[in-house]
Amino acid sequence: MEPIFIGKGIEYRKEFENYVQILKERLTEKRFYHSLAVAKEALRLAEKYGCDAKKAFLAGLLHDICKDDDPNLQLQLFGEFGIILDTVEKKARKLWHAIAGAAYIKEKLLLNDEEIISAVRYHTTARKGMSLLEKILYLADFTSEDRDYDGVDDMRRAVDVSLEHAMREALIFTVVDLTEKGMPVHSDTMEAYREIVK
Ligand code: DGI
Ligand code: FE
Ligand code: FE
Repeated sequence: MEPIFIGKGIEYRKEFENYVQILKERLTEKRFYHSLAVAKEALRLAEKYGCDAKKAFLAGLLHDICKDDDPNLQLQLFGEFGIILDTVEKKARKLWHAIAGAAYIKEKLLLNDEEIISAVRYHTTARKGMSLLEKILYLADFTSEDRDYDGVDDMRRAVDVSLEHAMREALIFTVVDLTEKGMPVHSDTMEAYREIVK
């Protein structure tokens, strides 16, 4: 089950076929499909909101590249590249794949694009002062065609109103959801929330 690409989607998929192959080897089928769907949605949002469409597509493709890795492998990568986790990160393993993913595409895939690397780095927590590309990836991860959580239709409407409106909705959704589940909210998420939800 793969998303149907049209127009630039087809071109970019061909251009990035080497990355697509790496993803296919590293990810489960479901996560692979999710990655292609996020790439497609990020491309759509980039064209709508005047961001570099190719960078958005590639950030979408790669954003979860370490998501299916064994936690020990992720820890090994942190050791290898001198990455120190803070208190919340140590406890919240779900945050590791974003930190690991950014290091992996920089250090292992040798992708030399700091904008894409930081979009991957902050795609899970968000942060204050996000770039256009960072916001597009963060939101594409919420609204890609494979998503089916309660409230996804509202998020899809929000993302077509404006990025600011959608960021607000997404951050409220995340902070409420984590709090209800009794999970610690990362300081990057709280700072993004305070900046945007006023
Ligand atoms: O990787 P995906 O599933 O596509 O999506 P994601 O990278 O946005 O990861 C979502 C998960 O990350 C979800 O289970 C909640 C968790 N998460 C996001 N922000 C925080 C968080 N967990 C904690 N503890 N604190 C956060 O601030
Ligand atoms: Fe993720
Ligand atoms: Fe994702």
